[in-house]
Amino acid sequence: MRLQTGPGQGDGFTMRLLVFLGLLWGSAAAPPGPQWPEPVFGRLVSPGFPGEYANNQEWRWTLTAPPGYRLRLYFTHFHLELSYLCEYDYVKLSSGSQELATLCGQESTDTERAPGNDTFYSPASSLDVTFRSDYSNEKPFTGFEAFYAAEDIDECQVAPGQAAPCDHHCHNHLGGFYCSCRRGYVLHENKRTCSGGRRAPSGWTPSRPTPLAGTSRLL
Ligand SMILES: [Ca+2]
Ligand SMILES: [Ca+2]
Repeated sequence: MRLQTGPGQGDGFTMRLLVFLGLLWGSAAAPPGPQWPEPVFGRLVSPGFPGEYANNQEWRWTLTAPPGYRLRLYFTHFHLELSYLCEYDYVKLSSGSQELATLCGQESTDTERAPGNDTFYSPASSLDVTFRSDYSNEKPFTGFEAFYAAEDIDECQVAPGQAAPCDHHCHNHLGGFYCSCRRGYVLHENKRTCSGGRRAPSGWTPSRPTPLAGTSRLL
């Protein structure tokens, strides 16, 4: 079909077409709103749980949280063979090359650690859980049950002696944090330090703080 347009109508038609296409493109390209990460949580159990675990087992779970989040894990059941320094059977928690804990037995001793009521946190956004059993057990052991979930890292909470992430004010949010400055100061391009100290020049209006990408650290 050929479109017939009279004098002066072509521009109007083209304009309406462009507006229509622009709306179409705009609706397709517009962000659908805040993107919340999928919840990360779950349950881990030793093979055969709640029954006894078999010999010669090696299981490994790699848990991953979204950027700016860490993993929290705790045990609701723990019953492994006890051996010196947990050499025989164990649950090992690690994050990359960093070893967080090696657990065995049922209760902690001078040389071995059992989880008890402890809650474990990954220093970054990944946590590896390894279960291993050796070739024998002197009696049945029922293994472990653990629950994990990703939780936001509160970057504004720093341990005593650690440098604060922001010069003036730190604002934590899910997946990251941002900094702001006291009245009269301006946030530096690095989004962390504040400069100035005099009254803000006339016409200057504080810009909306830009959220910083989540940075993980061991709290
Ligand atoms: Ca064993
Ligand atoms: Ca945060």
